[in-house]
Amino acid sequence: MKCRVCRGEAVIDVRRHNANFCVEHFVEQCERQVAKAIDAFSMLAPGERVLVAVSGGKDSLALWDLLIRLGHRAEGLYLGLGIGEYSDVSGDYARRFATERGLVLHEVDLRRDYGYDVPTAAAATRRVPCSACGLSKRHLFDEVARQGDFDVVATGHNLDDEAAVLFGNVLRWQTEYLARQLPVLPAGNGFPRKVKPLVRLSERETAAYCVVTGIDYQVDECPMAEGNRHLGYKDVLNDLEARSPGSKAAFLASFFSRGHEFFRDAAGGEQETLHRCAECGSPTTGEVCAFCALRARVVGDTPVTIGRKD
Ligand code: Q46
Ligand code: ZN
Ligand code: ZN
Repeated sequence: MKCRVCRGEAVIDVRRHNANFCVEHFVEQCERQVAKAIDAFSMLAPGERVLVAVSGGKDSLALWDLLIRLGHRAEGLYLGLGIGEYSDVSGDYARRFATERGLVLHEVDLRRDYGYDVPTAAAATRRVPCSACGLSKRHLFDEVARQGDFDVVATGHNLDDEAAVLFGNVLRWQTEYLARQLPVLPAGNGFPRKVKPLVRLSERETAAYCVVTGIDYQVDECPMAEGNRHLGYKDVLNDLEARSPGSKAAFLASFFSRGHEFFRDAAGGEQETLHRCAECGSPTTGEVCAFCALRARVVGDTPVTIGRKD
């Protein structure tokens, strides 16, 4: 297997590009894909301060590393979700990554700082854990970005993640969601811009990027992910990809270039009047925001613990 660029020994094949790469040129290829995504969707302007949502997994650490390589001013935010050993280990990876590279990592711990954690919130709300977890993450990324004067929040959603979400939205023709499914969400109403610079890299590529650049990451998946429909969609798309390499990327890329415009007007939610949450001051349509409403339900409940897997 020879590298497409230098004809040296290749370490990875990227079937959808019909190409193999050596370490050096694979890293270059990843940089190029991220730079292209940033450019195509005007995600970041030079000099802007970026807050990277860091989970300790391969995608978010690869994203942080790539943004730094590309010369962006990126600091990390790690949220302690209280998901047992998984969270403890994830936090260690995030901290080690930052320390070794002299980067700034901000930390918020749900239990320490807000009096609850994801397993306890899931029990209190009787919904899938990802629901309370996602709500908490969105709120706290916004909050920390606002307080720290960041211009933009970057998340490590990759090509597989976004294709799976798109598949789910198409399956039910959720036109409102399709209208908002771009890898950049502009700032507005007191919320910072949100960007997903890894949309042109697959899960396999971000994992390979970490391996070849020596990034240690949390390999285990979140133990509370069961019930997350997107995992099933990923399996379906992976089957399709195995039969027809490139179809996953084509599905997503052609939605962005040709499909999305037909849903633009379905965004709905005509600029409702926002005011400040009575509890935390963040923009909301209700008396209190969804995050504070969640806290009101769960703070004080007996903590639910997640056992060790073995
Ligand atoms: S951490 Fe939270 Fe994810 Fe775990 S509970 Fe669901 S949303 S799966 S990225
Ligand atoms: Zn090469
Ligand atoms: Zn609030």
